[in-house]
This record gives sequence, C-alpha cells and structure tokens, in this order.
Amino acid sequence: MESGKGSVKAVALIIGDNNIKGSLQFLQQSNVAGSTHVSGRITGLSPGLHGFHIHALGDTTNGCNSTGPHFNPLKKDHGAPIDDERHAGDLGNIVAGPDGVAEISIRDAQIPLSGVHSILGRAVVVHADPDDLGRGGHDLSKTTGNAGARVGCGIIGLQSSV
Ligand SMILES: *[C@@H]1O[C@H](CO)[C@@H](O)[C@H](O)[C@H]1NC(C)=O
Ligand SMILES: [Cu+2]
Ligand SMILES: [Zn+2]
Repeated sequence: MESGKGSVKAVALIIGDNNIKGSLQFLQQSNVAGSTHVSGRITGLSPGLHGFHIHALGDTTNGCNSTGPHFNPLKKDHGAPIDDERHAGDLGNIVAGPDGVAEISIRDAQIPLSGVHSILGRAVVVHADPDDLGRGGHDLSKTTGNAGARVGCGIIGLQSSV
C-alpha cells in the first residue's frame, strides 16, 4: 500500500497469557482525513469474540493490568465503535476462528497517530471475553463492556513512514 506523504505509521507487538501473540500495524493516511487503519493478526486466542481497546497508558510493568482504563479523552461512557457515546479507545470486538487466529482490519476516526488525542505510546489490549458494547446491563457495561481479563497487550510505537 502506498503510504504517501504526510502519513504516520505505528506498530504494536502483542504479548499475552499462554501463547497469545500478534503484530498490529497502524496507518494514518494524510489523504484519508481523520481515520486510522489498524491491521494485523493475533494468534493463540480462544475461539470467539474478544474485547479490543486502546487503553490510556503504555505501562506494562504489571503486565496488561497497568495499562490503565480505556483511552477516554472526551470523558464519555463505554460504547460501541459506531456510537457517539463511546470512549475513543473503544474498538469493539475481534473474532478468533476455531484455530485461535483473529485477522484484524479496523478503520476508526477516534484513534489518531498525531495531535492532542494521539494513541502513540498508549496500549492496545485484547480481552478474554466479548465486549458487550455498553449494552449488557452489567455493572461494568458502561465502563469496560464487561470484557473480562486482559489476556494480551502491546504498546503503540512510532514506525518509519518511508
Ligand atoms: C491482572 O489482573 C487479574 C485480575 O483481573 C489477575 O488475575 C492477574 O493475575 C493480574 N496479572 C498480573 C500480571 O498482575
Ligand atoms: Cu480493554
Ligand atoms: Zn471503553
């Protein structure tokens, strides 16, 4: 893919429980105003849906548990990617097949790689359970989507744009 002048690229290596690992690429293209494309794959997951978010901190001193809450610069409630009421970091769910592999391709307008709401230096986190997208009626639905344990994560770092 042509990255183009003025685009910004980032990468996150996912490491997690058991054999969970992966590599994600982030691309913000100068000619696609206000959106970032996230692509890649994560392996070693249990089959099915897994909550997938940008968390506020790039701190893995206590594994994925120290990456803080969902990235939420606009002080909103948790929701689905398509909702107005959502955390910027709410990317919904990824789905792993029977082989435990999730292929990821997400385009989202609230996760820029530049500017005051940049996600650079923060963490991408994959959870044990499905994100209920704020609709589950659980105590945690409006804060975390009740997505359970943090089974894998990686820090989003700047990559060469060349
Ligand atoms: C992270 O928190 C979970 C509870 O949500 C706990 O089971 C797990 O042991 C913690 N991991 C680390 C590395 O502290
Ligand atoms: Cu999360
Ligand atoms: Zn959230």
